Amino acid sequence: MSGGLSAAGMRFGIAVSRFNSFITERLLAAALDALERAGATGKDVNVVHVPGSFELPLTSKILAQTGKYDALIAIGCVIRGETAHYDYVCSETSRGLQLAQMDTGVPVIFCVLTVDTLEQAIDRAGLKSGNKGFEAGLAAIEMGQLARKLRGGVTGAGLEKKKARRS
Ligand code: INI
Repeated sequence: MSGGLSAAGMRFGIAVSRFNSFITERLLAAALDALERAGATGKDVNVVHVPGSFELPLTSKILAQTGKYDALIAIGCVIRGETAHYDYVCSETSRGLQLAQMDTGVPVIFCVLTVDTLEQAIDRAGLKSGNKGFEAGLAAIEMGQLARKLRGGVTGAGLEKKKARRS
């Protein structure tokens, strides 16, 4: 069993960091391109801006809990500096995003670049190494579809309603 790559009829949320926006806006554009080319319409994709990558986990969890989305994409870019700040932001962002999807059952695609230099970030946002935003868009479609199939056709929204009825 696997998820297909048609986004028609699916809903997506994208949380995107303003920190290093030169990079994150390029990742966002590519993610939107992937979703739209696969059949998602503008009204089915909500984009939320947050200050930095560290804010992506909570935002993703809140979006997932609304029950409106088949899958989410978290977009950020952390560039290593002279301090340990980089390590804290990277580890807490990745840990928090994993927790958000595990706690809610809604796929959260990890599109956070963790790099040593700006040049490496540019390479991954449309230059030598393609654009990780486009890959994230495809991963969101596949995981959104797969999650629906594994739940027996229940969308993210249906999942939240079931939970509410049980509590
Ligand atoms: N946030 C990023 O998304 N990328 C970075 O490279 C970065 N650095 O280097 O500091 C960064 N810091 C901000 C952080 O994500 C939070 O927004 C901030 O600490 C407020 O909670």
